[in-house]
Amino acid sequence: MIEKVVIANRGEIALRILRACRALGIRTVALHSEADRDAKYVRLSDESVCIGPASAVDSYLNIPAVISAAEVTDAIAIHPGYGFLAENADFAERVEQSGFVFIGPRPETLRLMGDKISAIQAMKKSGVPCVPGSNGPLGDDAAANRRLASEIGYPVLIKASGGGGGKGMRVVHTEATLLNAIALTRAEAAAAFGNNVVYMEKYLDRPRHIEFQILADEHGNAIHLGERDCSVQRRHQKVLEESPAPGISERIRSRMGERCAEACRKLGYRGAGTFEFLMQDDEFYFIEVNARVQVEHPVTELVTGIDIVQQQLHIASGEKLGLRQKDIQLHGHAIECRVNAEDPDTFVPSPGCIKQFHQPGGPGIRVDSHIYNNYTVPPYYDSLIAKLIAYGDTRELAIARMRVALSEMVVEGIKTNILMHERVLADAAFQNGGVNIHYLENMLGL
Ligand code: MV4
Repeated sequence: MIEKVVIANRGEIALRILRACRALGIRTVALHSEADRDAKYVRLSDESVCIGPASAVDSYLNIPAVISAAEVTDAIAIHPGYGFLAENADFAERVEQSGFVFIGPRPETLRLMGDKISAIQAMKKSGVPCVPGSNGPLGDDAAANRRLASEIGYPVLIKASGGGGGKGMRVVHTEATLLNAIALTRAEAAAAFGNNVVYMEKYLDRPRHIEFQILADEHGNAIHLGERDCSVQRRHQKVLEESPAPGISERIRSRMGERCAEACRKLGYRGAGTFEFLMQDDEFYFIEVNARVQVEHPVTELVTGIDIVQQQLHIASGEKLGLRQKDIQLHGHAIECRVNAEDPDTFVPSPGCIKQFHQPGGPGIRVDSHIYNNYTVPPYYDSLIAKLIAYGDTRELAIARMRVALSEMVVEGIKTNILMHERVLADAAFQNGGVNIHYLENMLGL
């Protein structure tokens, strides 16, 4: 087992990684910015290194500073968490060239998945269902693009290959606006991602967002841990996630999960990963791979009983997966609410000092959070302050426990979205299960 891990992240995920390391007897080095000196994960870590000023570009995104910190502390491996450098292929490559273990996929895999067209092409080859579309870059032949769009059928979606997470997309409803939309998306993609490659897909108007969790080792073994439903979102920010996805049968789960696992075997994928799909009218369409641990991983942990971050550490140590697909059984239902420091009406971040924090508890409740009484939420980073996760034998029980937990939770001094979560959980459409990606914005009247 790797003996010492650098945690190249902050907030709740830094604490989550620290806990997994401690459970396995691994020493930790917490990296932090000047704004995060008083963070709980810094306090609890065996060692810590300040890697720069508050601004993320100068600290958590500063590749030489992160690698130097690993060098001066004689660490073995670097865990990037999510966001920041987690899916940066150049970073992963420099980590490995500097003699450290990158806790994540191989740099080549990160490069392949970072380019949406190459990711789709790789998935198509392995038999993962994709959205009908160009399956490759669009050229500049106007007639060919018009022909392609009418073959696919309007509405179509123009997407940037270098994009992802919702940036660089444009819906086209009629042929009259097609060429202009391609040109605009190309120009935006060039400016935003330094890559003007775009592709075309059939636009799905009311999909659910369903994703499969996979684990793969360096020895060609891969398994899936079932799926999560992340359809409750606003402006591409997930708000609430659950596992299993309502209405997905065991037959569909194992068919889709096995296809993802098989794609991992073919790609030589290493570590934890997520295959994102849109699901509409009982069909699944692959959209992208998230080559990292995700914010919402706890719901999968609660229904499978598997510690995903500990699994990442085992895999990074070169071990074979200690789990077979037949060992994976889903029990019960888990829901996660992302509690953000934000104005409930405007969604503008609400940093500041938390005067009082009362954490909910009781059977089936888990809170992943780095906050404490008198902690100041800095204005420089994202506004996630806690993940409240409820588990129960049934979805109804998980919802009931979540509602009690939300009513118990007190965060004073800053604004939060706790009331919005209470509204979602009380809403009949949510309770019924299986809402699509437009549900929350419609429910909020946006
Ligand atoms: C789509 C789509 C509809 N049709 N692709 C948005 C983020 C990016 N990763 C993919 N996205 C979408 N791709 C086709 N062919 C709708 C979305 C989409 C979306 C997807 C998942 C979660 C939230 C979303 C919100 C708006 C649009």
